[in-house]
Amino acid sequence: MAIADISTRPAEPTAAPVSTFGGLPAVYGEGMAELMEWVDEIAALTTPDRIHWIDGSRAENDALLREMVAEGKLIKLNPEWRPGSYLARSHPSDVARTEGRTFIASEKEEDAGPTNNWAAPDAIRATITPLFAGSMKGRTMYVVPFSMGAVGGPLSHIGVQITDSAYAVASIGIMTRVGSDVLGEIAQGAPWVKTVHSVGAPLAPGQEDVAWPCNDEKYIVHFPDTLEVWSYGSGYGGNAILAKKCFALRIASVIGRDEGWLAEHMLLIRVISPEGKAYHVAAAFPSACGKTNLAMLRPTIPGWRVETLGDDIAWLRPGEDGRLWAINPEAGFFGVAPGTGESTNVAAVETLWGNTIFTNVALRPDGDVWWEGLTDTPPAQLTDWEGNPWTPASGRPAAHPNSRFTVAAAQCPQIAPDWDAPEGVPLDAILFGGRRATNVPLVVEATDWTHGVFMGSNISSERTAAAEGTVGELRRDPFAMLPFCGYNMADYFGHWLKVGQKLRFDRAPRIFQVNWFRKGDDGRFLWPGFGDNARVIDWIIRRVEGSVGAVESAVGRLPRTSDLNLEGISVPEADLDELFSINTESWMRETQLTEEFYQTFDGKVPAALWAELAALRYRLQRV
Ligand code: OXD
Ligand code: MN
Repeated sequence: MAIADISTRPAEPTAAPVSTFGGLPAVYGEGMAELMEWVDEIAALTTPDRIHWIDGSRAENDALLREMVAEGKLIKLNPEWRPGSYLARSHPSDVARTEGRTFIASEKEEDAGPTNNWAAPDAIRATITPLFAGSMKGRTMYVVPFSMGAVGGPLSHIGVQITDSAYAVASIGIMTRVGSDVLGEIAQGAPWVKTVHSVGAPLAPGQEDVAWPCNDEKYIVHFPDTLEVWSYGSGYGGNAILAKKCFALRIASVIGRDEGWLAEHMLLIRVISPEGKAYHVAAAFPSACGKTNLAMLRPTIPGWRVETLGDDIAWLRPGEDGRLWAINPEAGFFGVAPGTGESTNVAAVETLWGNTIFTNVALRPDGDVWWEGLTDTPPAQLTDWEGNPWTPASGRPAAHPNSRFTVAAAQCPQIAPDWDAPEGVPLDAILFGGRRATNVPLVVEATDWTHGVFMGSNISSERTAAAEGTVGELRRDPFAMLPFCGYNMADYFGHWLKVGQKLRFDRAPRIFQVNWFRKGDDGRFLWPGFGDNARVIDWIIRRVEGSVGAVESAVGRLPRTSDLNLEGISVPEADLDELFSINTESWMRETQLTEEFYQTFDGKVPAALWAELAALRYRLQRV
């Protein structure tokens, strides 16, 4: 096979120790030989015109971005408003993660469980290999070595993504730590995960490329037994940045199961009290339920501060001190743009001052970007996410509801100074949330770890635009991990229980359920949300400190409303009552849904969780 340009490929291995040359390690041990062999194998299958080993340098990134602008794949934004920033417009059919085309190809079907699409590994390899055959023809194949977590850190893990999408390369460069020091780790024998991505749009000689190449046929396939990911046909977000959902959640959850830790769909923050004490909180919310907003919270109550550590993924590991330690394995934010504005998340707006790749937002005539919610009043004229003229009278959103920004975490004005400390931070509280118009109180504390795991297993939420499907429909999303758990969720519940047993009872994080989205009968939100969610965090921290009491209820411990700091806002008494009201009948219906859900796991749900369900019913009936 002819590879036209292999000039960026590292030199062949020799016996000497690792050193670097031109940004790449020039000399390699065993690990590097395995990597080169794999790259050759994938190149032989996908037949790219060129291979480019990514070294993670600024010069390389600049060149890639320039090339994409020249090819019409990115629009350079006006540097006066948005320096170093670009807009990508995807194909209208490629706008979200495609959960229906996402597969867990474990050897045994029961290891994928009923919440995943299972495929037999041999059968799905036989299906996708022909799709990858020649799929990179006419294109450049990029080899992107990346680290999740600080390079070489005790909780970090390495992967390599092969991709034919320069957009994916630029995004991975923001979302992870990319480059030659990662190759150095591989050279020295560090384990690494293989991820292969092709947009599935080979180019015939002389054929002109399109702005967003992709294929109608899509496969996002995970092989948990061999720690591989193969993604075909999509260039969008989680389908293409394989380090994120595919590796850091689906594959990492399997590694965590085997090694005794947890890969979670959680934001991570440090909350600093008026007394200057720091607490660490991780929170799991389904996609597009305000996770980034909470990650960048600006408390409305005086004296409190929040430092951001992560907005989407946290890896949690029991420490020798009996505490649960957490890192954010990512290095950037891939956030939902609509709804991010001055009044809802000013820190995010400030983060996006420059050096940002926007996807599927609207373009202003002055070369800046806009999306619904950025400002209260839309500009008079825009180009919408599909490239068509738009005015407020157009009657359709200017930005796609799942349009995104990709930006380095370090740009966040309230990023914790030690956000990428390799050892992470010890957790004081874990929150589970969802978007629930009814039933679920504003905040409720679990009585113990097992009750907290029961709460996590019962998270449900109204569907949002982050994945394909009908927006608004209620879907069960245990631990906000439904689309992201790489193995049987019943085993995952059991794993959570086991991790709890490794923690010291008095040092384990406390678990809470929160719901910012409860509505009154008139359809109005009962709680102001956003910066005022700090009032809930304030109660949570005071519970952790042991300085405030709680009211026992059938569903867990509730605040006394007099203990909530409501200074400066007026939430009517009736709304407060409604925010914490427990309707026995509808909760009994919830328990029925839980029973039906648990039953889908063919007897695998841990007995301790069935016992929690029975105990909840018992308490509800006694009310
Ligand atoms: C995300 C998601 O992109 O959860 O973070 O969909
Ligand atoms: Mn997410």
